[in-house]
Amino acid sequence: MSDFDLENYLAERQAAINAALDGLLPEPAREVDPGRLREGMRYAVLLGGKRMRPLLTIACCEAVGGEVAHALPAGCALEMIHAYSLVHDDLPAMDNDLERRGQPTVHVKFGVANAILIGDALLTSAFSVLVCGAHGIPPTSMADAVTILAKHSGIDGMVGGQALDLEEGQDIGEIGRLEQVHALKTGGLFAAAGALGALSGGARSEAVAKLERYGLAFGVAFQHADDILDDDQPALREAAAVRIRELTDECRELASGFGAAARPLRALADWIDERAARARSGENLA
Ligand code: GRG
Repeated sequence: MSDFDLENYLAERQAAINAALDGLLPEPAREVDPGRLREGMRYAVLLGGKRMRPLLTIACCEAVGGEVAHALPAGCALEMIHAYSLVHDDLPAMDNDLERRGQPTVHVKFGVANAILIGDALLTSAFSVLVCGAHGIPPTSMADAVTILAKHSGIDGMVGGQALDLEEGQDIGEIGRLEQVHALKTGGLFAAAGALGALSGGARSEAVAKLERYGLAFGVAFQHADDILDDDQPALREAAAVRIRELTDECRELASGFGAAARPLRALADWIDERAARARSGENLA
């Protein structure tokens, strides 16, 4: 086990992410707010959340020699897309959830039609946040960055994974098929975090591809651990535990190519293992 202080590392960066999101989201008090969309966007993003996707964006940026500020535009764009996906996932036509993060879901508080628009507005704003950040991804890499973000959040990523999940239902009896869903639905945004973090730090294509792969493996392991925690897919619990270890080993191996600057990436892989082990022992980590 490393002596790296992950808790402190994450807390410092979460504070930077929350401040950046607060500044990037529209301020309803200063503008007219038809449909309370601006208020709803703030509600959907600012009321809690671990900020895992921007944290990974920052850790990948730092692994290639970049700074926290370089990764904030891409990280905040990813958090806004993550928040939109949760708003839409909670809708009556999808999971019909009434609470998220201990608060009423967006459609409960703002109405279903407004919740759809709040999600749409977060998705579209995310792209301008990515492109307009003064300290973010260099202009020469921006077309690649937009393509990566669109791919992993759209039909070949999170949206495609959600469709596959809806089609497969709860009866996926095989770990490989379950992992196809996880790779798209959850892994997509984490893969984008890896690649965009690397681009934010000025990395070349080989490092971008490695950190995209790190993000994908991390995201799938994160989702397997979440399944164990929530007791989803109980029949696949042991197979998922085996896969978590294989995926986190791959993460550590990929991170080792980036030397000391990738200590947070190694510690994050260890954190997934610990989270899975504690979930398997029945500890409530929610
Ligand atoms: C509706 C287009 C569309 C996509 C929905 C993200 C998603 C896809 C559905 C949410 C349900 C779910 C269990 C998704 C898997 C991804 C996941 C683990 C989401 C929760 O992410 P955390 O743990 O949440 O990072 P916080 O609250 O910490 O931000």
